[in-house]
Amino acid sequence: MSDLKTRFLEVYSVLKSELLNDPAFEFTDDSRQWVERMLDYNVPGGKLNRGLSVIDSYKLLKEGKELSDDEIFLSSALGWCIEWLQAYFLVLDDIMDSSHTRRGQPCWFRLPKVGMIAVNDGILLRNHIPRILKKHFRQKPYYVDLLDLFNEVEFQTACGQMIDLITTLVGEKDLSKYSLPIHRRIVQYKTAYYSFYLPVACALLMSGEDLEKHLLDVKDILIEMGTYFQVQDDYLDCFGAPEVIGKIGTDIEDFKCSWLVVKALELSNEEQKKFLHENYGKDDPASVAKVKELYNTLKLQDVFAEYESKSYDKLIKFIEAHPSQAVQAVLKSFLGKIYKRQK
Ligand code: DMA
Ligand code: MG
Ligand code: MG
Ligand code: MG
Repeated sequence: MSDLKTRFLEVYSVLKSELLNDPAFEFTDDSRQWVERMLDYNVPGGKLNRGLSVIDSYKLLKEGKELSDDEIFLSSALGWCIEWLQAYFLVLDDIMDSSHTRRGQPCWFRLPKVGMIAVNDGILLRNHIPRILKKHFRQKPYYVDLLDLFNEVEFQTACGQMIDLITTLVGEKDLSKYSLPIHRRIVQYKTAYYSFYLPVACALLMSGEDLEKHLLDVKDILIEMGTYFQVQDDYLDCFGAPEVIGKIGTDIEDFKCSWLVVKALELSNEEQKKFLHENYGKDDPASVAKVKELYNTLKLQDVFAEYESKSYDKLIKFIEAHPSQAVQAVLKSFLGKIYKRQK
C-alpha cells in the first residue's frame, strides 16, 4: 500500500474515534458499537478514489512541494468527508435500487439486524460531515465556503437521485422517453458533481484559491469526466464481473435510464425495440437474460469501447487547452485513474 494511502487510512481512525466520543451525545456501549460497526461497514471499503484525490490534487496544486503533516491531515479529512458523503448516498441508493451487494458484501440494509434502521444510519452519516468540518476547519478562512460547497453538492446529488428515480416510476414505464440528453442530465447531477467537482473544489479551497475564479474553466471538464465515469458504471452494471465490481447489477430490473438502454434504443430496428419494451424493467431472470442477449446482438460492448476511447481523446484535448500546468496535472491524474477501469 502506498504511503499516502496508509496515512489516509490512519486519518479515518482518528475521525472515527472523534465521532465516537462526540460530547453532544451520551453514548452507551451499545450505541457506540452500533455507530462504529456502521462506519466500518460503509465508509472505508471502497476504492477511495474520491477521497485520495483531494490529497493528490492539493499536492499537485502546490506544485510538488512536500506537504506538512498538518496539510496531509487536513486534505485527508476533506477526502474522508467526501467518502462519508458517498457512504450516505450509497446506503440509501441501495435501498431505493433494491440492490443486494455492495463492495463485495451484502448491502447494509440487507443485514437482518439492520433493515430500515439503515435509513437513519444514512442520515447519521450525513450529519457526521459538518461535525468533522466543524472540529477541524472552523478557524479556517475558507470554512464558510467549505460548508457551502458541501451543501451545494449534496443538493445537486439528491436532485440527480430524484430524477434518476422519477424517470423509472412504476406505472409510467415508457422507454421511448429515454434519450442521451436525459441520461446526461441524470448522471451530471447524481454522479459528476460529488465525484469529480467536489474533490478538486476542496483542494482549491484548501490552497486558498477563490472557487468562483478558478473553477469556471475546470468545472466543465470535471463534469465531462464524471459523465464518462457514470457511463462506465452503467456499462459495468451489465458487463462487469460482480466479483470485481463488488456489486450485482440491477439497472435492467429497475428500468433505469442507463447508457446501455439508450444506445440499444438508438440501434434497434422496430422489432428489437418491441422486444426491449416487452422485457426491460422486469424483475425476472428470464427477461433480464433476454435484454442482455439483445445488448450482445447489438454489439454494445464494441459501441462502448468506441465511446470510451473517443471520450478519452476528447477529454485529453479539453485538458490540454487549460492554461495552468498544475491544473492539467490534476485532471490528467484523475483521468488516468478511471480510464478503462474494470471496477
Ligand atoms: C448512484 O448511481 C449515484 C449515487 C449518488 C449513489 P447508481 O445507482 O448507478 O450507483 P450504483 O451502481 O453504485 O448503485
Ligand atoms: Mg444503485
Ligand atoms: Mg441509483
Ligand atoms: Mg450503477
